Amino acid sequence: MPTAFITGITGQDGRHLAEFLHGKGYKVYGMMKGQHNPRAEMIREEFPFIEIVPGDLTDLSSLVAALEQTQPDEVYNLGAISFVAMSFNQAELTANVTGLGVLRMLEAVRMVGGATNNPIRFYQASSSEMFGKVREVPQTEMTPFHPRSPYGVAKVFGHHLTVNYRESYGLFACSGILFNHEGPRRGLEFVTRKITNTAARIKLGIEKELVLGNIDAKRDWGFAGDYVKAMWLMLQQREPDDYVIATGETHSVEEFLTLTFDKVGLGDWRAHVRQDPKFFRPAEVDLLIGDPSKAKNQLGWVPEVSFEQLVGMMVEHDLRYESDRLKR
Ligand code: G4F
Repeated sequence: MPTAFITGITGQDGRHLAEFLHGKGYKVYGMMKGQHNPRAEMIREEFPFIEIVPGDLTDLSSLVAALEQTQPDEVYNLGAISFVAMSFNQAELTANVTGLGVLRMLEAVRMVGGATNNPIRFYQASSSEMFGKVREVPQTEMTPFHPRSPYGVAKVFGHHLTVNYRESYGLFACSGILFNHEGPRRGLEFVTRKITNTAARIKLGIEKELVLGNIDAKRDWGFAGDYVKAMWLMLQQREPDDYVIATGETHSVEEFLTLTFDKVGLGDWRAHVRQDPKFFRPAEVDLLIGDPSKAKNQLGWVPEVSFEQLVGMMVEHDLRYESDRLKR
């Protein structure tokens, strides 16, 4: 039975990936930090097949112990401070977890190694935030980086280090440059889920308005369930490499709003939305659009859920979720 070790198991991608790998017959280990982590119960209930292993991206010895204990075939490093807005206020923590955490994970992989005929394969969750103030449109694996947040800077560090460990030590290490990917499991702090969830609450009379920042920003939004498949595909290739994972389409936050309010049946979003400077960022990423040609040609990966289907799926989920909560 192949084994996978996932950091960031409680996040959107960790949960999708665990489900996907379990479906493929993997034994799945999920790393979780802290003492009596309240999310452990949620994971045990939702995914009883995941074996939780203690460990922290800020503590190398815990990562070495976790890999020694689990002896995985594949390591997926999804753990990070992943909220860009928060990274401006907690820049040092972001550098430590999102940046140095990759260094520690790579060191642990190098030290534990795995069987000589079957060395550990490593996936690093890199991000389109690395492109930041974009140098070309669309962005490819060759586009230079210009990060616009402490989060983006930390991800650039992690990406380069992944490439460096591959080149220096021959590690099977891949960096997936994933553009925004969403779904019903997205945290409520991210703009897409904030919009679909608040719109559902307004529709049900629980909330009065939706307060947002910059609605002109454009993103290449795909479905997280499609994207975790690409992570796995990268680790099944003969040679390790880096890939852009994206839909090749871009939409503004305003377009996301229009479609959501339309689907919820609230009409014009302008009647329900207020903008507040506190949700604007010190530096913004105005436009992201990825070119997934390499992933398509080499991995055979294509996104299956369209932008409209994604919004529909999230709206439907949040209407049901919020009305169920009302009944309790
Ligand atoms: O949903 P967001 O917070 O995602 P962002 O910053 O693009 O980052 C996400 O995608 C990255 C991939 O490129 C990941 F690496 C990262 O971990 C994360 O998953 O914001 C999207 C856009 C931004 O331009 C933001 O300024 O929405 C704008 N926005 C406008 N009002 C808002 C809000 N974002 C949030 N979170 N909340 C608002 O009220």
